[in-house]
Amino acid sequence: MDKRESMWDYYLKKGMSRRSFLKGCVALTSLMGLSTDMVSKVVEAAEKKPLPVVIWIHGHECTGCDESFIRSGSPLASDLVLNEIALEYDHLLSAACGEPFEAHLEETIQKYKGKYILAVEGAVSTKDNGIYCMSGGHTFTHLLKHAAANASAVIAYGTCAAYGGIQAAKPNPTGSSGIGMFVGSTPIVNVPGCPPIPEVMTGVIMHLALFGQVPPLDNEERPKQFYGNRIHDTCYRRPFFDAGMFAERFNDAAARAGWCLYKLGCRGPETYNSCGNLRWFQGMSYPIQSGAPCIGCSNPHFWDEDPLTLRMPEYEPLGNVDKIGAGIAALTAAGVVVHGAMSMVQKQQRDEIEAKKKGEQ
Ligand code: FSX
Ligand code: SF4
Ligand code: F3S
Repeated sequence: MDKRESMWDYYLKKGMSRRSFLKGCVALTSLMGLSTDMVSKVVEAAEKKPLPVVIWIHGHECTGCDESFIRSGSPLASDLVLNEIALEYDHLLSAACGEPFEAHLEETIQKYKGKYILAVEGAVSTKDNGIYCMSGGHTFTHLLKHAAANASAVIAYGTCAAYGGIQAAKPNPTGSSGIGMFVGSTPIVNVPGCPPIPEVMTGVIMHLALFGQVPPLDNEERPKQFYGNRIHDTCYRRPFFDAGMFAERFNDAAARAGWCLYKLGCRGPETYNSCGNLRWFQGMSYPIQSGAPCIGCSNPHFWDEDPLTLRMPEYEPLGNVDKIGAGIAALTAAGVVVHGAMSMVQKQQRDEIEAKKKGEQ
């Protein structure tokens, strides 16, 4: 495939109809959160703008973000990867590996300098000069700085890339952080969530590709279109919250009847994301619909904020992670004392048996 052809060129080459091209443009317009009178602009851009070159790299993370992305519904990730972007390099999805793969990365950076989109998943590890996250013989920090300096824009895909995520949770042994301070002056778009909603990533990539600029952002560099509302604002359980009707236990009759999950630790009231609108797996469901409270996975430091015990009195004796740690330490200490006492008793019994045996001889 000629990597610099437009989306329309690609449709033509594949023998796809003008009708399906226009349908694709309408779907993209809605995904980007643009009004229907912008369809003609999207069509024009999709006819003329070359397919965006994307380099996708991974730092410290669990790869759940890619797992989410490859299940994107509209458009299908396979369509996006094959038809609408030129994915030149991806640590996870590329079949190639080794030196030729790394050489291809450098060739792509040089060939499309200032024109490619850099998608980043995962946190940056900074402790001990970044040796806890290496890629192609270099630290991830080195790779990120180099690739970001030559990109047209950077997308921090996932809470780890945006804020550090689980790697940066206490006690953060690898000194992990979000990628923001390593991208220099290149514009950055944060797409937090652990993992994020795949259609949000698609919308951001296509906005950058078709309009050559970042979408409108809030003060945390998140696209307003997708992070402008709290989970609480679009939650279908909200009428129960307003009426003071709360589930008291997971899967009790009230939880199953759709009552509010606030008392079970729901962080919807302080979490900004589109889960209630877009949902997952092509609109099928999202945590709250499945009976699980929102744990605020798109918030900074959510791993340290103890969401599961936040408003659950029966778990208060355990308290936060530090207290759980202290509790475990206390149990361990108690275990050591008990073990010591048991050992003393066993030793006494052994001595008595030995003495008895000697007396019998
Ligand atoms: Fe983090 Fe993503 Fe959570 Fe995992 O790439 S946001 S741990 S779903 O994989 O980075
Ligand atoms: Fe708000 Fe959570 Fe209750 Fe939904 S379940 S109404 S997000 S507190
Ligand atoms: Fe995350 Fe809450 Fe959505 S946990 S997936 S932001 S409902």
